[in-house]
Amino acid sequence: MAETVPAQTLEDRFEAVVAAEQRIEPRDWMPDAYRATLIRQIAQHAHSEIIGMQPEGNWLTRAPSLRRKAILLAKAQDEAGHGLYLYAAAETLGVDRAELTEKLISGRQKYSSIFNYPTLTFADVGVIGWLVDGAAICNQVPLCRCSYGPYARAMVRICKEESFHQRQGYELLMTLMRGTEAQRRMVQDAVDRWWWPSLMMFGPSDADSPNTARSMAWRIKRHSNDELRRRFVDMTVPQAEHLGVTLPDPELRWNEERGGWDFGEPDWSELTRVIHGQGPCNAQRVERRRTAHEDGAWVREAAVAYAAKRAAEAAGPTEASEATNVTEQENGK
Ligand code: BYC
Repeated sequence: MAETVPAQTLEDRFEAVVAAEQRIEPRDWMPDAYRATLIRQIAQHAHSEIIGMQPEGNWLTRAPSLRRKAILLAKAQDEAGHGLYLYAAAETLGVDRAELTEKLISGRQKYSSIFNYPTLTFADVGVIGWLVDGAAICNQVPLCRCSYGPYARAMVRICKEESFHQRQGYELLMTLMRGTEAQRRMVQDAVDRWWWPSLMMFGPSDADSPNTARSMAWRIKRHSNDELRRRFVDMTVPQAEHLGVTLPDPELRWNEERGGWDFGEPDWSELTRVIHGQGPCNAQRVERRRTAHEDGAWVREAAVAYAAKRAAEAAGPTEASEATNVTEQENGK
C-alpha cells in the first residue's frame, strides 16, 4: 500500500522549496489556494495577450508603410504566441484551455484593463509599444523569478520579445516626432490618452490590493503594485523628455530625498469601472473574441479528428482501416 505523507509535511516541503528560491513544478504538491492563485493570474495574463491583439490589430490594414505593417503583424503574432505559452503553463495546473476561453467570453475571468481603450490614430500603436509594453516589462521581468516553474520559464521568453515591442514603439514615436507639427500633436494626444490607463495596468494601490500580500509570500509576485508603478514612472520620465512629449500629470516632480519621481494619484474609480466591464471598448473586445472563437470551431474539430485518426493508426491496424487501405490502393490513391 502506498505510504501517505501527512499534510503538514507536504506543506513544510512546499514552503521550504519556495524559501530556498527553488521552483515548484506541476507534479509537486502545492496548497489549493496557491494553485487557484496561479490559475487566476496566468489565465488573466494569457487572456490579456490574446485580447491585446485587438487594439493594435485595428491598424494592420491601415499601417502607413510596408515596413510598419510587417512590424505590427510580427508583434501581434508574438502576442498570440505569448497567449499560447501562458495557456500551456495554466494547463499544467490542471485546467483546460477551452474552459479558460469559455470563462473569458462569458465574463467570468478578467483581462488587463488597458485593452479596453480605443486606438484612434497610428500614434497609438507607438504609444502602446512604448508605454503599455514598457509597463508590461516592469511588471513581468520579476515574474521570470516566480516560484512556479512553468510560468517563470514562459516569462523569460515573453520578456525578451516584449523588449523588442517596447523599442519598436519608441522608434515609431521618434520618427513621428521628427516629422510635421501635426504628427507631433498626434503623438502628444496619444500620450495624453494612454498615460493614466498605463499606470492603472499595475493594479489598485497597495492598500486596496487584496491579493498582493499572499502572492508575495508565495513568491509569485516579487514587488507590490505601487512599487512597480513607481519603477515604471522613474524609467519613463527621462524617455518622455528625450522624446519631447509632456506627461499629463501636473503633480509629476523629482523627489531629491527619495531619488525618484513623485506623481499624482490615478483615478481609481475609472480602473474599477473598466475592470468591471464598463470601459470604452469592453463589450466590443469580448464580442470579437467570442466571434473569433466560434469561427474557429471547425479548426478545433478538424484537429481533434486528425489527432484521433493518428492515435488509431498508432494503436495498430483494424479490420476496417485495412479494408480502407486496400480500397485506396485499388483506387490508386
Ligand atoms: N486590469 O489584488 P490585486 C501585455 C484585478 S499583456 C484588470 O492587485 P493581483 C501586452 C485583479 O486581477 C500583460 N484587472 O491582484 C499584450 C484582482 O481581481 P481578481 C498583462 C486587474 O493579481 C498585448 C483585483 O483586480 N499583464 O503585456 O495581485 C499588447 C485586485 O487586484 C488589473 C499581466 O497580466 C488590471 N489592470 O495583481 C501589448 C501580468 N489590476 O483576479 C502588451 C500578470 C488588478 O481577484 N498579472 N486587477 O478577480 C499581474 O501581475 C497581476 O495579476 C496584477 C494584479 C498586477 C495585474
